[in-house]
Amino acid sequence: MQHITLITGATAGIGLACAKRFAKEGHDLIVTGRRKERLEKIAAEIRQKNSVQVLSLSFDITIVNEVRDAIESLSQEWKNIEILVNNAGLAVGLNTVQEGVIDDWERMIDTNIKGLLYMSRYITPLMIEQGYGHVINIGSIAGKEVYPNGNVYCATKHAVDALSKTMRIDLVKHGIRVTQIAPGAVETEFSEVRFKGDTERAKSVYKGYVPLHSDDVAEVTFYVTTLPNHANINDLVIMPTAQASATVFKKE
Ligand code: NDP
Ligand code: 8X3
Repeated sequence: MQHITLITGATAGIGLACAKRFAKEGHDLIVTGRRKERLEKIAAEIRQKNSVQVLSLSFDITIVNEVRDAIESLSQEWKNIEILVNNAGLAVGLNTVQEGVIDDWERMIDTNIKGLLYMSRYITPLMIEQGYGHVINIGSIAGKEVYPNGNVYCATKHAVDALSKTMRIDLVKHGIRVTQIAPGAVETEFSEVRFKGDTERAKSVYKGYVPLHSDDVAEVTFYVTTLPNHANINDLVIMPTAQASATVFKKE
């Protein structure tokens, strides 16, 4: 095996697009997500279309023992992870703090902050041991600015922004690169999850302008891994041309 890339949240959206993009370039993949059947189907399709090896690991990144067991279960060969794409994440609900749903907050904090940390905690020591690696954290423009009712989601993505900076400091002496990719609006399952299955409301988020496609984000995610070893993109913000900030859009 040559390059091994581990992508969390590869059952949909940006993670799925990244899996396809990295496979096209010949990377062997470890893909993760909770929806086991869907993950296995995706892994089989990628294997069929590319001559790469794909390992699917179904677990919940919010449960530390599941993360630890999944990583510890890897054979020595699969432990040579070169690139970790910390992509799995979600927004749940869109309320003021005073009307917030505490379970929604827990899910966002557990997934976007703690899940990313658990993955990083178990994989970066493997990178240190092998002497190379690249951690790519999928943040958001919600980690660069805030918007009405975005409170906890924005806070979790501001945490990803901070963690990307501090991880870079922690890992610099080991030659491990850390990049944050911060997208604006991307049409994925994100809004369906945020609005708890309200498809109409989810669709309305992307109406009247051309949002980013998950392939656009996959393209820049792959791009940051192609620079020579001495160069690193620390932070990359990508937005639809029709979006100027979290709340300012040019809509038809
Ligand atoms: P999707 O909802 O399409 O995909 C989210 C992925 O995360 C799924 O594969 C899901 O897999 C996985 N996931 C969620 N919770 C868990 C969990 N507890 N354990 C394991 N996997 C989990 O959303 P996107 O592709 O849009 O989101 C990907 C990342 O991009 C997120 O971090 C999001 O915050 C970020 N982002 C999205 C933007 C957008 O506009 N769409 C903009 C900026 C950033 P499964 O359900 O199978 O577990
Ligand atoms: C997703 C982008 O601004 O809709 O991270 O929350 S936003």
